[in-house]
Amino acid sequence: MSDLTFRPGFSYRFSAAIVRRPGRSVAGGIRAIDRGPPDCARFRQEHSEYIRALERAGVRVTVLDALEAHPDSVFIEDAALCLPDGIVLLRPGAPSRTGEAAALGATLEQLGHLVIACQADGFIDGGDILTTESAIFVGLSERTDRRGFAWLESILERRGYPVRAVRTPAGVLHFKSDCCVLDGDTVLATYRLAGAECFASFRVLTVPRGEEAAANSIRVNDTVLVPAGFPATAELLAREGYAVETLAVSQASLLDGGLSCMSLRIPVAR
Ligand code: CIR
Repeated sequence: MSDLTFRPGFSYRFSAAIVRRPGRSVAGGIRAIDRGPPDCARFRQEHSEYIRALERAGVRVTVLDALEAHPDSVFIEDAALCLPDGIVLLRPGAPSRTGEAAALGATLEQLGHLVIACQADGFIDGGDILTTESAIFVGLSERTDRRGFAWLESILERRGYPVRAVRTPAGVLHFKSDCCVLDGDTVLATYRLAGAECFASFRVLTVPRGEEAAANSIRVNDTVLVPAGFPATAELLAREGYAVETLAVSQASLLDGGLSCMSLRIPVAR
């Protein structure tokens, strides 16, 4: 096992993050249900607040320019997986998102990151990958298939990371739409995942019914960023002793996106 693998805090202690500004084309982003297009100006404003919150949590943020050719590229998490020893380019499963990883890879290399290129012949979205302290879980979904999983598994196992295929619940876009890591042995999950076998060795806090979208929160160092509008979840986390900060994601959520999707978070080096 690599000496960088699975140090305590590896899954929620971050030194840096990379985000991508939403472009004008974001109005044409993919959505399961059309509740109208997001408003670009409002999206940018919420995105700027998101950057500030990451910075307040102690993370150095690199902001990349919008990619107008890819309306969903603000959801940068789907194109790559950050490890302490490099950034793995993925292969997003939606046709309009093909090309996002290649564009990102070129930029990351210019910025001096070690990039592990994708040679998968299947598909895999970062939103389906949950990094915990004991294993990396990959949710098989409409966007992540067995071939994509097998490819990532070979890359991760070579580097000493235990990896397991799990199931993204039916009708849910990504595995992490429904769960997040809160600390080394605690996850927050919707009722759909709370009893999942993969979480058997974790303490699971269940998102109150009706607030399922709040499962897409992110712990960043000592703060848990929670989407605004889910008071019962924010209260539950505060009661459990977490420092909670709420953030508006009204425009990202029109495209089925949330807090985790909008950044690549780089684990703290030792
Ligand atoms: C998509 O359907 O690909 C985008 N509209 C939303 C992606 C959200 N990403 C994520 O949950 N990791």
